[in-house]
Amino acid sequence: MKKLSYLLILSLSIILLGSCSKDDAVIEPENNKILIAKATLSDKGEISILGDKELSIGYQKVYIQFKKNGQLQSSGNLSFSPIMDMGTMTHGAPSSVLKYTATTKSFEAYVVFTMSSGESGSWALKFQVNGEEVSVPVVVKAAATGNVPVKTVTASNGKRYVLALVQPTAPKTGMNELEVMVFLRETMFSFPEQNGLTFDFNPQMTSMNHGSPNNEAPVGLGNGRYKGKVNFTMTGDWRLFFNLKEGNTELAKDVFLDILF
Ligand SMILES: [Cu+2]
Repeated sequence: MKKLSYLLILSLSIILLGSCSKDDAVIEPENNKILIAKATLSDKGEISILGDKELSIGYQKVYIQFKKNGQLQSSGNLSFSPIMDMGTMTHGAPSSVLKYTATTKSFEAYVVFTMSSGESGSWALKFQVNGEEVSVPVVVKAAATGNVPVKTVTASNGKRYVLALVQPTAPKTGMNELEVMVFLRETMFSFPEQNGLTFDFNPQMTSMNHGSPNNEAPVGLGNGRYKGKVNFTMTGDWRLFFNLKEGNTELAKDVFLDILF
């Protein structure tokens, strides 16, 4: 009898837990994405900006859901660009074109936010949806303490480049996949992906003044992406040093991104 009541309580608590987590779950959007911002369009249209998490400085994926009369659309003429209004001037940021992806029922793209929102300015994503223009304000948080996920550098050729960390997003002790992207800052609003660069790569743990073995310098994959490996032999404050080269020309030396975990 005692056993039976125990089982009853156990099953009851499972039901309660189950219903609780269901209520807490983010119902819209699907696939564990969170809603970042929403805007209405004419003819009962609507666009929602979804993310894996809240937007913060650096490389971010965005998932745009486009609804017409409450119905999710899988096609349409959609484009967007990130704009930061800094009062006396505006500028853009590296981003990709929107591409419909069936698994997330959304038009996916990335943005590399080069600054966080705050006193110096505010961000918006400016959309063109079937000829209609809508600007959606978004908040871009600062990086977590000890992290530098993006850097703009002036190279030896006088050009400005943006280096952004894509991976690891969840660093762990041991070997991690490393992925960075490089963009040329052609104008304040044009940031083409840069291919054909080579890297020297060297991670250092700043506070303990040591590096790690068996790292692999990132190698170009196209679309401005470069992949390698980083070995974090322990948790702590890691500084990832990169030398950027184009052929035999060293574009920039000791450019660093920081990861603290
Ligand atoms: Cu700015």
